[in-house]
Amino acid sequence: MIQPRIYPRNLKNVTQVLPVSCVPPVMGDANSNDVDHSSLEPTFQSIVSRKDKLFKIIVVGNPMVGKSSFIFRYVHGRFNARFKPTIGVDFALKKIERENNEIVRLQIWDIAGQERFGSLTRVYYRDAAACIIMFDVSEAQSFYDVAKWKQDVDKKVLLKDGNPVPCMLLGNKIDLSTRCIQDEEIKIFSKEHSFIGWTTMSVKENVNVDLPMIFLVEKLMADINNSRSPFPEDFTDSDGNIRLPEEDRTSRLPCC
Ligand SMILES: Nc1nc2c(ncn2[C@@H]2O[C@H](COP(=O)(O)OP(=O)(O)O)[C@@H](O)[C@H]2O)c(=O)[nH]1
Ligand SMILES: [Mg+2]
Repeated sequence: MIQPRIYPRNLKNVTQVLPVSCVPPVMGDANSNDVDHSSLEPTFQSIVSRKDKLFKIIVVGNPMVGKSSFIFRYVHGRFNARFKPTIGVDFALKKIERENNEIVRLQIWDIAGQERFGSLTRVYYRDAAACIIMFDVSEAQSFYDVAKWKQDVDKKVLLKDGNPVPCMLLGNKIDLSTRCIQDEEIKIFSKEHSFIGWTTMSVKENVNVDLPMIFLVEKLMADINNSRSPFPEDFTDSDGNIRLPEEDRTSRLPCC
């Protein structure tokens, strides 16, 4: 007998990894969206309010840089050292409650590194509101390949207004002593390739996992509100390194 899906009554701070069948394949209103209820399953529909904002975020980068670990850590707060390689694409959903009771939902697409630059990525990228490109600071090739990932994304998806999808650059595994890509190199690269911001991190040690996501959500919300505030400068040093504005440091971390 098929069991009905049961969701918790108290939906505050719910984060869910939904099975593929629960995730709307593509959101009706592309990029920065109000939720298109017509395309959602009833179970999902019932937990999404009309005022919610829903963003599709794609995470790309070479295999083994830590994409799945990052998403799992961000959504579940845990590190899982034994991930099976992602096949094709996985989805996770993160619900964020902002200060004024505004709900932001992130639909995070974990795109397998093996898919790189292939024809399938065009389908996966469709309607993305933002992109995260991840590399491993101890594996030089994964950093050199970031340029190809960026090119691939820029070539295959644009925002509704015709602008490139905002991309954030994350250098993972700074806990390793074999680090070979330094901040200076990342800073120059990030600027040359028009990333909206960059940071280094350790998913394993939980360093800088929430910070870039707070930055990204603020950036997306500022964009849809047509905010004239000097964003992302508020959230980055002059070299593009992501940080929180001073007054927000204590109040915002950890995220949700
Ligand atoms: N040392 C270290 N290992 C990590 C970190 N993040 C992920 N890993 C490991 O890197 C490997 C690949 O991670 P995974 O998330 O599957 O990478 P993906 O192929 O990019 O999705 C796994 O063995 C993870 O445990 C990190 O911050 N530090
Ligand atoms: Mg993976």
